[in-house]
Amino acid sequence: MRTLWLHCHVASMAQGAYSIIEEAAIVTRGGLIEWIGPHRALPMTPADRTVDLGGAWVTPGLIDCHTHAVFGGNRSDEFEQRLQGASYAQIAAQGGGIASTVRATRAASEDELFASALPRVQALMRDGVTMLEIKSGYGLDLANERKMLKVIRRLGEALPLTVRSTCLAAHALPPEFSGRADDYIGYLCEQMLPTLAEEGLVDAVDAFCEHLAFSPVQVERVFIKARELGLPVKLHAEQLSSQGGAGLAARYRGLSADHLEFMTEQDAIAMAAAGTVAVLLPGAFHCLRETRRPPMEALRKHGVKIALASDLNPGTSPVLSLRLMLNMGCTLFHMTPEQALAGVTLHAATALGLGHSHGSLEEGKVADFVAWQIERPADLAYWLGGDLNKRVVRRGQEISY
Ligand code: DI6
Ligand code: FE
Repeated sequence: MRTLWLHCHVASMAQGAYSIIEEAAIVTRGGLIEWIGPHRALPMTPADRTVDLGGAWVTPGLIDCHTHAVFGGNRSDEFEQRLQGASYAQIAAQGGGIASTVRATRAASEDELFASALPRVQALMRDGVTMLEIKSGYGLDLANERKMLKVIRRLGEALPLTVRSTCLAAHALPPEFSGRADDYIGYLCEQMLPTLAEEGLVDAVDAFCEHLAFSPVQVERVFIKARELGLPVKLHAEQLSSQGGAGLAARYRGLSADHLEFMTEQDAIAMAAAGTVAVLLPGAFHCLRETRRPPMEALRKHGVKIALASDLNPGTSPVLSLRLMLNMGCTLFHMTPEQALAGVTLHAATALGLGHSHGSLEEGKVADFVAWQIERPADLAYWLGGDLNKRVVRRGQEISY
């Protein structure tokens, strides 16, 4: 079926810039973009269906390339404690933090986890998200990591959106391995990861490289195993301190290194050379009241691609809006609205290893797009919250959400 989409302007995000086509037309066929360009240059192809987009601005579907959307419980109690002066590290040291979500996630059934994640993912979809990544990492043993990863797969089957799963078993040390981090990494590498990969539940492997989580030496063991299994890697790096994680991710040709407040210029040089995307997470920065920004000048100077994501998680970033991250990318990290939009489209796709097929509107790419009733593309970063008037198309089909 060939569909002709008319009466629109396009910010195609080709090459990570607006790449505007005014008075545009789009032809989709079999879920792909067959043709896109100015309406006056439209080839005379017979269409099965014509859709009038009413003067909308069309952008690629938004991509949230870093979330922890599946979890048990919530941690608004810790939010209150932090507002009274407790730090994230102090709460973690008292058995709260990630450990408390691990307890709640282990206690929840697969169906309960699915039911609680569903409205969170739907909230992101209402913002124009057509693809997202979700990490495990609150199970921390084979059965519970498997349970989370199955829920992640089920969300992708139940909803009209593309879901990529990342195994983050190296997120925190589970209580049963207390004081034995190296043993846990051994269990993860020898049992958990090979089994979960074999079961087809894992698209990529992530770890938390931080003084309150795992060291670069431990993370490297996980990366070596991932490489052996043919899985791409990414890393939570340099969020709270400088650990050399970003450079490590680059050495393993990581898809991305994420957070990065404490990264160095040397890391930027290594990431640019490896094509490792910098995924910035202004929601966590804001919620933790961080003051040290990622080194934007170094990232730009060395040409590192910059993505933005929600980091949706119950501890540091209870963020249900990717558009809000566009605004925060501009206000907190000094990005332009154009750079921010590239960060949730083409560069986010690249951070998921899918830059060749998603993230920009070009011939041959997947027809995931949003037609927004807005004045200009900067409106997407300008409005905070709210539900902008839009139509969402995935694989050439309009979806309801
Ligand atoms: N960095 C984060 O932002 C989340 N995990 C991580 O490694 C926080 C997870 C949590 O606090 O539950
Ligand atoms: Fe995270």
